[in-house]
Amino acid sequence: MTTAETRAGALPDLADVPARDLRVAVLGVGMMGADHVARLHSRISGASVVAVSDAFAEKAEQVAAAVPGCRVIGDPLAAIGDDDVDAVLIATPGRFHEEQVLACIERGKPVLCEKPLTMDAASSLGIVRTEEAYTARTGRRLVTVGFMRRFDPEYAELKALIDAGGLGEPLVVHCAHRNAAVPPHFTSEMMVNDSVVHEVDVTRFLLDEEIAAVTVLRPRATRHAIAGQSDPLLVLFETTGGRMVDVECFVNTGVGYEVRTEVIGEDGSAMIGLDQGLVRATGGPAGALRSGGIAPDFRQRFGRAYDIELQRWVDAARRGEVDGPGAWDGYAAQAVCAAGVEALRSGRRTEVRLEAR
Ligand code: ISE
Repeated sequence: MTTAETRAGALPDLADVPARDLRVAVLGVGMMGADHVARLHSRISGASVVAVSDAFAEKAEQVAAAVPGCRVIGDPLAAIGDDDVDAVLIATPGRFHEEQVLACIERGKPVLCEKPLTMDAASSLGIVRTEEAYTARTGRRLVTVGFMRRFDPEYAELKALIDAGGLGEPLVVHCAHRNAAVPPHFTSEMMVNDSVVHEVDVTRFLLDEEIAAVTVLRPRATRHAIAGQSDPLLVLFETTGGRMVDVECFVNTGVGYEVRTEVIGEDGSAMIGLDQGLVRATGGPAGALRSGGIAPDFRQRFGRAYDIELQRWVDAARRGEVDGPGAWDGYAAQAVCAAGVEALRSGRRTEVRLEAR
């Protein structure tokens, strides 16, 4: 198939992909992208990293050198358009995502884009609509957004428990999202956009409804906070079904990576993130607790989740499908974060503006 045919929206030539490895280009090989290259190369079956691209040529060369058959393609758009690339993993800085995801859709290539999908809700909605048009022509979807917590075995167990009615109707969710430390440029707005965004997705995933309003409170700040940063933040989500979710986001604890989620239902509660598996409390006798270690950062805590996420992405791409959070989830997260940033600035409860699906 020619590039022109692919551009016109015809199905790209994925017919023989199940018989051979999915040839993946990884765009952006900083910490996360390099981690994904290593993962695809060593732990994921059915995929080969055939190209990497990065603004820092030396870094790209270094990462490519560790993977036999992997080329460096300087221009990320050229990597997306390359005939020997079947699918694309985007781990570049967020401001490049819109152009790169749109180029993947134009070429009919499955794409896994690390969050954020784009830098604002309007451009994320643009991606939703562009993919919808592609789907109307071809019957296929292409975009997966890297909300890895959905693939974490503890979150998956919690979700299954809720869906099976094991807690009765969920009413309230308590979340803690703590980082040991963040770089000096990490502002309070970034705490909402980069950190709390995960709880936005977790809320939508676990409760299966949208977030309707956000309130952000600023408790007394830690003396370790970066100048101008309000750390910790307390964030409250109200869902369309009247449930409430509170998030303590604290990014300079000096301790480690602590991500806890506790769901309180009409018939019991369940908690994950104590580094000891799901802990469930019901009317009956509770099991004894054992203490676990604390992961230093998200690469350890969610290492297994990233492995599962990538394996499922590769398997789905080879079938011509999407299996995981999609463009709509990326857009909804951006819309909630926009309301969150507004709420942070104004100190007021802010309603989320979400288009009809
Ligand atoms: C980072 O971007 C992540 O995605 C991590 O999961 C999160 O814990 C951290 O706060 C963010 O900066």
